[in-house]
Amino acid sequence: MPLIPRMRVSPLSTFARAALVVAALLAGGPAGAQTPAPAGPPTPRPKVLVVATGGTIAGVQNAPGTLGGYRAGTLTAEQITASVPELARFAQVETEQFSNVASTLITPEMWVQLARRINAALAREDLAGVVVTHGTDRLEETAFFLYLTVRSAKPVVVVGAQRPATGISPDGPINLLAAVRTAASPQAVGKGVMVVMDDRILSARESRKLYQRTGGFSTGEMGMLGVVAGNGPQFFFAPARRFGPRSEFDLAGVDTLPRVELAYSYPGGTGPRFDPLPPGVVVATTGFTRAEGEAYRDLRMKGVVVVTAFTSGENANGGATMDAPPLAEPAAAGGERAAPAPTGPPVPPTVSAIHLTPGKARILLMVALTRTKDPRELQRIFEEY
Ligand code: DAS
Repeated sequence: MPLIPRMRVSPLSTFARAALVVAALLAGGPAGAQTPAPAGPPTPRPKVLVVATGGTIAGVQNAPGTLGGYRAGTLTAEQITASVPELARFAQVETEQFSNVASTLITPEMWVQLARRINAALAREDLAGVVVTHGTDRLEETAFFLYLTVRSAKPVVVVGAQRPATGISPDGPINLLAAVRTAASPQAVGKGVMVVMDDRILSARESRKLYQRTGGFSTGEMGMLGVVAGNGPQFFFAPARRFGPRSEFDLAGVDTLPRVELAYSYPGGTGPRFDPLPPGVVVATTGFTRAEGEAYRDLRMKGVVVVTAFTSGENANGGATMDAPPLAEPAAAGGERAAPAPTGPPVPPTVSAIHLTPGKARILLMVALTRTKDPRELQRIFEEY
């Protein structure tokens, strides 16, 4: 089934011709009178590897061209790239099928395999960058994991779509084109793993699926790295934290990540109960109730690492450090004061996620626990990444 319907080319209307003239002028040259480019050897197009994992970008409907439901993860990597012939203008595209599933089926074990595969591919001298096609439901998690564990400076771009490939006005093709152009761009080197959708270039550290519609990926108040304009990717900012070649996380010998639970704090909350205890828990909170404070103190005494992340991810006490533990007793951020700590062995401090969403703090803790369980060392990691 051809994905791109053939269109009848009609003679340009006056309006269309005028629009082309304006576009040409904006691009910097008089329409119809361009100076021919100086002859020279053709510049080879950069090689970009598209690794497909599934998602709506590979989704096919039972009734194409409708608003009807679809099966995510149906088209292959080959079919997705073949549906955008324009890709060939900007890159020599290679494809690889990593999986073909809805992203709710992506597991932490798959993150590890994917990072390993991308690290190996980027070691190839002839490869400029990698694009990962992915379902949007879990896109931000996979992208952040890759941000922490892909140790190359070459660009890795994660891309998805909110409308299936066979739907009305699918966003997958234009998103894929923007992603490949970004991965092929020398400007994108050293910017870490990025999410490129809806013409925006977002850092994987900050990107979030805020809405289930086109334009739904955002970095909130943290802003964009750049945009993909008509003439290609344009960067305005670069991430300042640790990632890529400066990352300390080498998962060479790691197949399974430590289990980290997510919990939520709320009025009247009494804290979670785990059996068996996990090595770590991230709690989304703006401040603990007294009972929660006691429950988390108890968990810390039993050796569970407790990380507090501001519920919105926007700000957990700014730059809280271990010298001023964020939600240790007495509770900060407006929380109730916990009961005075009983005398006895010191209670290990909580760790502050500082400025990560609870979901992303969980991923950083999973990765960090492969190296240390020391809360002070973990706090250092949360301050650097
Ligand atoms: N089906 C969902 C997924 O695979 C949604 C999507 O891709 O937008 O994540």
